[in-house]
Amino acid sequence: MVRQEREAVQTPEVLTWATLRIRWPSGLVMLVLLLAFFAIIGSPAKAVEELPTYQSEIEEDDHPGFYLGCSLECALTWSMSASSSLEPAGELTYGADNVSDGRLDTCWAEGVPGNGIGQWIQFKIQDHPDRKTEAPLWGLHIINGYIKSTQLWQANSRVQQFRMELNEKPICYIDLADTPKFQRVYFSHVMVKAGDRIRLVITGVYPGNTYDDTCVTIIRPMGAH
Ligand SMILES: [Ca+2]
Repeated sequence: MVRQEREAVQTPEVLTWATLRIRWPSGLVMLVLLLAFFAIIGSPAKAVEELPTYQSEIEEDDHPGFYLGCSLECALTWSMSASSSLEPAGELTYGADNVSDGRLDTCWAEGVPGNGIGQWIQFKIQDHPDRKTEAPLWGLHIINGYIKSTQLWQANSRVQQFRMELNEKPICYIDLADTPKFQRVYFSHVMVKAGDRIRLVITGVYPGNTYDDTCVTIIRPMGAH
């Protein structure tokens, strides 16, 4: 009996997937849990990375007509706000309204210490009885920095990148050029309606040579047609 038992123990075992599952059930459970963990943890990061990035085009011909013409305003109106704005200096103001006043000597400047990474400017779409209720937004026309003078443009910071959000949901990144010239950026259209919030979050800057205030002179949402 003793001899038989010893022989039985010494018989080589054939390893198969079936025997492995029986012998290592906890290992398989761990593997499944790990895969689930990375699927859950990894997916939000992956989603952010996969946001499309759009590059602006620089308009070399500095014709004043480029600042006029149709925009999303043909269909909708909006009000402006920002996460912060530089305090007024005498008659000079730096509020969010300045990007949509059509003037080339006013700007929005963020108002926090440093270059304002994470600060945002926002268009909130308004109800308007004479306008459409919903319209496509497919672009932005932008004048980057404070272009009131060459000295002011160089002294203050400019936006290198915005993250565009619709109702706090990230839509895309917008890369801007470091130029006082007029820039256009076009992207896959999103439908917007009254109550919607189009937010541009500063995610990158070109530092100014004197001040750490990031400025934008004009932002015009393009769309409607
Ligand atoms: Ca600042």
